[in-house]
Amino acid sequence: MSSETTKIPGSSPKVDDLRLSNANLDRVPDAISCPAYDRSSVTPGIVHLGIGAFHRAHQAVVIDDLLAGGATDWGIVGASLRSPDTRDALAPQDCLYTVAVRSGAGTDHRIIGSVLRCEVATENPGQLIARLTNPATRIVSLTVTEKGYCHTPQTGDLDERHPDIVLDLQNSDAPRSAIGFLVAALARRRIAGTAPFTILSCDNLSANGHTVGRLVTQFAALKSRNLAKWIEAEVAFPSTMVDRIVPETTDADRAAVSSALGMTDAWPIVTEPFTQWIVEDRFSAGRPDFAAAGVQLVSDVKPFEHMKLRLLNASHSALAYLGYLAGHETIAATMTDDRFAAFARQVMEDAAPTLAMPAGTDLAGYSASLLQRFANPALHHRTWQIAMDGSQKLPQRLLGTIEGRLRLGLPIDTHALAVAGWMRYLTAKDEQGRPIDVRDPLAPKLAAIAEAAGPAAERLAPALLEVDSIFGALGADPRMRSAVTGALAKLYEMGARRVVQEFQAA
Ligand code: CS2
Repeated sequence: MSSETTKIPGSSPKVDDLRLSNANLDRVPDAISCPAYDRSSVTPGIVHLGIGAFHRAHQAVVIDDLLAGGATDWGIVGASLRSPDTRDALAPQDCLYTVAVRSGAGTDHRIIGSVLRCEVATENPGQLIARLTNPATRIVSLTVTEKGYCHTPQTGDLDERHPDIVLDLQNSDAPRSAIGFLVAALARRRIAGTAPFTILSCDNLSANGHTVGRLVTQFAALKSRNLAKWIEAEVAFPSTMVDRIVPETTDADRAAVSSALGMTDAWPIVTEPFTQWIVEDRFSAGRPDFAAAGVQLVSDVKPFEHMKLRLLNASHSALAYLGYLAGHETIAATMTDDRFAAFARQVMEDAAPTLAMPAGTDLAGYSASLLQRFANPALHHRTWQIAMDGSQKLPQRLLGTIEGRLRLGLPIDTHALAVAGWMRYLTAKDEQGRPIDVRDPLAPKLAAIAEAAGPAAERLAPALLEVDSIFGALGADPRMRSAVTGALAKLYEMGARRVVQEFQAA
């Protein structure tokens, strides 16, 4: 073994005398697949904003396949908007990392080489703008999470009072938000006569392409009407449906992967076997042959996006809030309780009538496969992780279905219970009185409402339903108010486990 020593805080001590890197790829055990191409000949074509675990488990794997097929001008430069952690972990290993695909049947490891560089936007915003302005950058993709769009989730409009947007409108040389970077670079490309890149949102937002397009255009219009017009006319914002379950990497994962590799990988990714990417085929400056890597190219992604948000993500959030309250640490643990599994199925069944799917779509089969994926015993996907940022997730996951069912004159009890679970969760005390670490951009505001209302459903539910940026007009609908208040009262009275149990019996 080499004597190269790099100690990574929090990583396994067993294999820390050797670090994953280009130079050490030939020491990786044969059973683990490595990039099947010469990394030194790959050039960047994509800049990805928000290089977290999700991107590395999903899009970067697709690009890795395409690079192996010869599309060598589509390498990725990843940028984190704030935190240096990903760069700090990956730069010393030439941005190589392992994807560990886990199921009940075992783990498959694969080393991904498609990320060529990692940068941190705040450290050198000028460098990132220059990269985005470079004509070689033909696609800018994003996974910045729902809150990274600086918008009002209920309306999909730019939140002009968001502190990052306020700053970015004043300073286009050192933006802080993804929207600020995109517009700063597009403005420069327009002046330079360079064709604009495609903006490819890979976040769980309804009509994510349309939404990011609207936000970029609204922001640009606040700077220059001509720039906004040019963006509207020239920039493609395809919507995408992206799906792969990717729990946060733990120290135990780092240790297990590093031991399989025989060398340290400071930030491997753990995920499930399933992966899906459906993309609208509209690109401003070319694209790789995505279909060759199994990506589905369609003309309208909306039905698939709604299907995923209202079946997968909705039941995920419902399981996260109610499962957490019932004392379950992970989704898989929550699913071992048949009543919770049945509740998740009910969330999906209730969403089905609100969807307009292409003929032949097998929603029952899709739902059954989701339940199996949630039950994957090898994934440690914490309920707490999914519970994060509820204020940004509820509209597209749960509220759209509620509105749809109300329009159809159907009952909304299932989804009202999930919303009540979120309300009970954000009181920040669990059913045993222990503190809950609530993470949400609206946390201070929501906590103040919960504090003022006290633990009484008839005060708390209506007060939270008045948060306009989440609920809009739905919050004032008497059917919504009564269903959510009733469900929250039951949660206080009986606890999540019994409510879910009785819900199934009813
Ligand atoms: C999850 C998603 O964290 C969450 O809110 O619901 O990240 C989910 O795992 C992915 O969308 C699956 O594709």
